[in-house]
Parts: sequence; structure tokens; C-alpha cells
Amino acid sequence: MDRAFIDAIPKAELHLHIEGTIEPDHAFRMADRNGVELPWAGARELAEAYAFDDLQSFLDVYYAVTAVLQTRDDFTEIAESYFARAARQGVRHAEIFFDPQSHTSRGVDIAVAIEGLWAAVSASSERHGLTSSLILCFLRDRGAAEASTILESAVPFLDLLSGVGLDSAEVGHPPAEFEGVFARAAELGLRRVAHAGEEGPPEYVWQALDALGAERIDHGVRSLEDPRLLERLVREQVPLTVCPFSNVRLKVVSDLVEHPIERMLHAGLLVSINSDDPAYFGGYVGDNFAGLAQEAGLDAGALRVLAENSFHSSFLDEDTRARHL
Ligand code: ES4
Ligand code: ZN
Repeated sequence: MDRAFIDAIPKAELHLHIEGTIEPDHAFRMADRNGVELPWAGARELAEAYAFDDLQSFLDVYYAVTAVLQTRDDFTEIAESYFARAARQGVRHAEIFFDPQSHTSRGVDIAVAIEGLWAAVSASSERHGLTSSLILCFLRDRGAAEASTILESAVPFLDLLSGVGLDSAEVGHPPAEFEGVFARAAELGLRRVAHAGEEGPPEYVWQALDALGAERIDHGVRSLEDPRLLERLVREQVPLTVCPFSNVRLKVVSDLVEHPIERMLHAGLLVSINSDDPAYFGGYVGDNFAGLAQEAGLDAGALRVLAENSFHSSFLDEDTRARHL
């Protein structure tokens, strides 16, 4: 299938960690100017470290690289780079995750992260022809008390945030632990999403829905193991933001041919394609579409449905959504 055709399909990207868009050469440029020492000799060595066994082995590298982010401009710059690449691959709307705890734990204030990202988000329409918003994610492996603290510290920036999410190491950190934090987020008027069913069991997807009130499930591929859950997700048309390249690189699935995306689509799930951490997993959202077409044989009709689903899964209002379709 023609790559220009794939990139021309309008897309919304709903599962994208902005810290996962730092390309190796950019990481070293920022490290050099900020006087940060990275545990790799250079961009080539860093890129060579991108061979992962599972989610944790990836997260170790991902958190180490965030050390290069020090100033507001650093955050603005990574978001700008992402928007430029995403726009070239057909992204017209992006709801972007960021992990404030990965910055505050290094002594970088949450204001630096939010204000830096906001400078790019607020200009994305004018500069890149795409709308965007910010979703603050809690690191589930650091527990609910720390999540509460970070949420309260974000209250002064409430107008700059569209929602909250839950990410990082999944197994052993069930969503239900964050029930109180998500209830507080809802009270603050924030939308709610959660990673579940990536490495964790279907039970975590149930908990994300019932304990957290998650309006979208990030990944959710393991939902296929539970017929009752599958039936519910189809009936309620709960959006699942699926990330094929990520699933292959983190060994959630063996390769793109084995990826269940087509089965999920045929089961009637509201699934979309997203890039997760594109600098680490082999490409941006258009690259994921192209990979599925080339290796898993998805046809133009399937790609169009997946792209339309991304708008139906977004937090855009009905009228704006309709204008994209
Ligand atoms: C992540 Cl692939 C993935 N899963 C969970 N948490 C994450 N944070 C960044 N990428
Ligand atoms: Zn993710």
C-alpha cells in the first residue's frame, strides 16, 4: 500500500507518552547543553540499548533518558518535535501523556513540565495543524499516596489538563489501589484513562472500568482472554488504544503477523492504533499503520476504520469529531 495514502488518512493519537518521543540524538543534544551525564557513550550506544525483554527493561531506559529534560524549553522542544513528525503522518489531534513524577523525583518542578509542554500544545494548531491536550499520568509502581500528592500539586494547572492516566510497571500494581485518586480527579473535572491489560490480566481491565471509572483503556489487548470482559467492552464501546509496535518490542505479542488487532476489530471492539513510545519502538503512528498493512495484511478499509475509531475514542466534542471524519 502506498505510504502517502496511509499518511494522508486523518488520525487522532490517544496513546503517546511525550517522554517516549525523545530520539537518541536529541537526548544527547539536551544532555550536553544541560550538563547531564547519560549512562551511554553516545546516541548510537543508546539506540543499541533499545532491545527489550519486557515492559520493565524498557522503563529502566525510558526513565534514565528523562534525566536530560531540565528546562521549560526542553519540554517545549520535545513536544514540538513530536507534533512535527506526527503531523507528517496524518495526526490531526493528539492527547498526550506525561509522567510528572519522573521529573519531580529528579528535582524538576511540575510547573516546568506542564508550562513547557503547554507552550507547544497551545501553539500546535497554528504551527502543525493539529489540536492537542495533556493527560497527567500517575506512575502506578510508586503507589496511591504519591499519586495523590502529584495530583494536588497539579491543581493550579487544572485548566491546562484534560485528564489523568495510569501507567508504568503494571503487574503487581492493580488499578483498584488508585480508586481514591481517580475519584478526586473526577471531582476536579478531569477525564480518566488507564493502562490495563498490557502485561497485566483481564482483572485489571475490570478494575480500571469499575474502580477508576476509566473512559478509555490503554492497550487492553489481554481483554481477549476473558469472554465476559470482551462482551462488556463491545456492548459499552469502551475505546481501547492499541500500540502494535510497542506490543512487539515489549514481547506482549511475538510479531505483527500474530498481533490481535484484526481479531479485535472483527469482534466489534472500538480499537485504535497508537505509537506509545515512538522513539523506542520503531516508529510513529503512520509507521504503525504501514507495518500492519505490510506485515499483517490489513487493507485500506481496515486502516480507515481504525483511523475513524481514533476520533470516536477521543475527548473531542461531537461537532469537532464530525469535522474530522
Ligand atoms: C509505557 Cl509501553 C508503556 N506501558 C506502561 N507505562 C509506560 N510508560 C511509558 N511507556
Ligand atoms: Zn503506554
